[in-house]
Amino acid sequence: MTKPNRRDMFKLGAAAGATMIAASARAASPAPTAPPADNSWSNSLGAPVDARPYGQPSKYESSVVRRYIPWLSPTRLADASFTPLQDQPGIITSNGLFFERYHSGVPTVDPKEFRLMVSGRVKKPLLLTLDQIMRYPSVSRIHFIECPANGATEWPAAQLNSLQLTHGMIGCAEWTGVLLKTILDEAGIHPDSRWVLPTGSDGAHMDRSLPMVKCLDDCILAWGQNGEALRPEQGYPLRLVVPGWQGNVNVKWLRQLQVGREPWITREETSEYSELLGDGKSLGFTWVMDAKSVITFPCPEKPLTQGPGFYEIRGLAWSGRGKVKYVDVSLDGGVNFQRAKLDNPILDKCMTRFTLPYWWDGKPALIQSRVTDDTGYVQPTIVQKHKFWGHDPVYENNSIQTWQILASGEVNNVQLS
Ligand SMILES: Nc1nc2c(c(=O)[nH]1)N[C@H]1C(S)=C(S)[C@@H](COP(=O)(O)O)O[C@H]1N2
Ligand SMILES: [Mo]
Repeated sequence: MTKPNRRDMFKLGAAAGATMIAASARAASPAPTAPPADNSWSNSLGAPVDARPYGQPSKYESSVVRRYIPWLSPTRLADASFTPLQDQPGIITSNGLFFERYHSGVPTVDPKEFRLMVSGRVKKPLLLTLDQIMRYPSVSRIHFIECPANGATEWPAAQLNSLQLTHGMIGCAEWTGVLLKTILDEAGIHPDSRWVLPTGSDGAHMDRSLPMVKCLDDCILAWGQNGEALRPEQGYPLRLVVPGWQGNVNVKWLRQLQVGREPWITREETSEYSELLGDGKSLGFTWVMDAKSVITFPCPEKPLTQGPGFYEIRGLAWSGRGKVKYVDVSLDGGVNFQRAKLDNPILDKCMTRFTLPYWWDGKPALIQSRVTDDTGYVQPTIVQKHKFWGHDPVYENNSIQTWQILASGEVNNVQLS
């Protein structure tokens, strides 16, 4: 099929020749001769600045909100909310929409009373105020944070007909703070100090053992998030950002960094965040988030509502190992793939946006995206994942997502076996 030229974008029918399909209403309507009529907002003064000391989205965007799954946490205290990826235009997740995951609710931490203790196998233990931490040389970097339970409900079978609820336990933000290495250097680590245990000050006291090599590499003690202070949900006033690694090691409401020789094997590392495999063995310390991608348009929340013709397939890809190298998109359930266009910036351990022009013929289709990262890792199918992990794990579902487009334009979450 020859691709229609730009003027005919919405008129697939004419270009498709034999497979004639009615041109969309938009293409059929007569050429406009005058601009749209004035609406009420054109004939009156708009709202003054003092109406909104802190800006809010348009009231017409009120459906763009975080959502949660009531049966996941009946008490609502050890809970998670999901980012509406279907409404995220680019790679940055807005602060008010950034997914939340916590084990005991969001604490209200007073920054004046905040202290960070650095202790254990260090030459000079530290007790730092927030102001003191902010005096050190700083960095600002864009990284995603993804909970490894993202997609957990989809392990046994396609279950939730929603992009937000199957993929929304991820967010991507610009994090500003001081490198963890800077603070560890200040405390002076002993040569045999190979592990760090960050602990949160919330009721859950979340703690995870982190190998020193990662701590000295790219971890950030962050106080800034997308142009403002961290949100309470994200760990105000200070969180650890561990780029590319499981969300749970990104300890929020930070209060202590212990330095030691061995991992601590905390409760979080035995009852949580280890995975019972098909052979009965338990797998722990699976830190890195493997490469993953998903088509964000169309998706169950965003069907093809304007009939056959041109659409742009849009999506997001990321890898905890490095950069996105390329994304391939299939329109036939994974038989054939074509390379999508990647939008800049393409950053390390960061979301990358991809697009592909799509002339929909109005017939049912199975669309997928598959990312390859710069280490050569290729996003696997759910069938490949099931072979190693079995059918009932919780974590690490980075499988290729299939969306089924129906002739009506509706989109469903399906799994191909
Ligand atoms: N102190 C503390 N830090 C925490 C948690 C917590 O319950 N307490 N939850 C972790 C989990 S499981 C995840 S996935 C990430 C989620 O980060 P977010 O809420 O900023 O999206 O925070 C992590 N850091
Ligand atoms: Mo998590």
